[in-house]
Amino acid sequence: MKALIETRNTRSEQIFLVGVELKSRNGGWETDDSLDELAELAATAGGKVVGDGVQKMESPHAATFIGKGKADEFAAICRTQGVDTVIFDDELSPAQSRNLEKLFNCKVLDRTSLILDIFAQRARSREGKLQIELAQLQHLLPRLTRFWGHLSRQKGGIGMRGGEGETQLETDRRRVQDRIAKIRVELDVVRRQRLTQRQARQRNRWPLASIVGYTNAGKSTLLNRLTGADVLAENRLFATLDPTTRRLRLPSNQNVLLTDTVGFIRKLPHGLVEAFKATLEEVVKADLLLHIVDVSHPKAEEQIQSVDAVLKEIGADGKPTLMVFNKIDRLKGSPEKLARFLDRHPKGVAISAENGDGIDQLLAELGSQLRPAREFMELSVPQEKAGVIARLHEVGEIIERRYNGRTARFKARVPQHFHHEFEQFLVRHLQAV
Ligand SMILES: Nc1nc2c(ncn2[C@@H]2O[C@H](COP(=O)(O)OP(=O)(O)OP(=O)(O)O)[C@@H](O)[C@H]2O)c(=O)[nH]1
Ligand SMILES: [Mg+2]
Repeated sequence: MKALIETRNTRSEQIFLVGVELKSRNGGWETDDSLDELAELAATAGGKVVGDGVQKMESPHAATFIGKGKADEFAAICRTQGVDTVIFDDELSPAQSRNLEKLFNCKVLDRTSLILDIFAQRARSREGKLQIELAQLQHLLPRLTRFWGHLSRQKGGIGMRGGEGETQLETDRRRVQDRIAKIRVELDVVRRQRLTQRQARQRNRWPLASIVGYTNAGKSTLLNRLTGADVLAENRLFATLDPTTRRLRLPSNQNVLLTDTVGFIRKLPHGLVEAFKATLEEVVKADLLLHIVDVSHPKAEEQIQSVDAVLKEIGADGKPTLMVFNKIDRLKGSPEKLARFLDRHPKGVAISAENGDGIDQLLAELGSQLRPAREFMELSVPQEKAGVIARLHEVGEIIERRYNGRTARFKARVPQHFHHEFEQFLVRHLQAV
């Protein structure tokens, strides 16, 4: 299948950034910090930022987001600077994008489409590529729909099918929809293959720990250090898109599976989170999250909050989480900064994934958090729950069974990550059997 969307090549494009300061928001992020991050994203995509502007306002304007006067003012600057692309720090509605494109007379993007572009440039695996294309097409479709609806109204009303209602846009829209349907089918196949792999892994009954964190926090560097994996780690946003899982043998001799996956960012487009939900299953299914934080970043605390927000969105909030404060080698001059984090998260571990400081402590903490002491369960299952009993035999190791009338009582060793399946039949946890 050929992709419908070609990845935009923003190399050497001259870029102008637009931020807004709304009275109503900015949870800890100043507009300037947010624009700095947007500039980094633009550079990551291969563009050259030649200027930026900020509009202060009560609330966005429906037609032009920043208001026509301000847009004209910025447009004049852009003309003198030879700007090819204007990027807004906030998501624009289809109508706003169209109106602004006319006013600026050049390409207008928002943060969402920029992030989508970067993901498209980065995607390597079949699944990653399909997921990102799906997110791009879904982002595009309402834009086509609005425009097409507008055209068809001119020709006599919405709801016309085929015949004289056929316009180029309608054809385009259908192509997009067809493509979306095809991608869904193909994704299904790819994901089923991955599921088979995971089931094979689950038979190993090793607990799964997932490394999560803001983009560029050092997730891949940590996976590489701990497992000798060879994942690309570099100083740019979204270096990793596809998850990598490796086995880690703890000093306690326990085996753990460790997964590194895509980084999070503030205002991560919802469609993208949706599209990557399957990839992020490793996070949702994990027994333990390692939330890794770049403590040398000036906005580290806000980044923690953004990561928590995405975790919530994918349904992984409330999971046992170990805070890992990374890049402490960069804090040599200001120990009070690290102390502040450890104050707030007393169970956190401070490390440098780069030079290995604190790694021993991290391994010890991992061992104790994933300690198998609670692996043993005493269960009471009604005989008619044949599925549950079969499942218990499949994933657990039965140490003792007693049939008592209509219920079966088991003492079994069940890996922690399957406990939730049997929680409702739990009599008690056993220390050891
Ligand atoms: N000084 C220092 N740099 C680090 C440390 N850990 C990682 N880095 C650097 O930080 C940058 C990002 O590291 P990655 O491991 O790629 O980060 P990531 O979280 O996987 O990032 P994405 O995959 O892009 O989301 C790289 O340049 C690393 O060399 C550390 O402990 N100290
Ligand atoms: Mg990475």
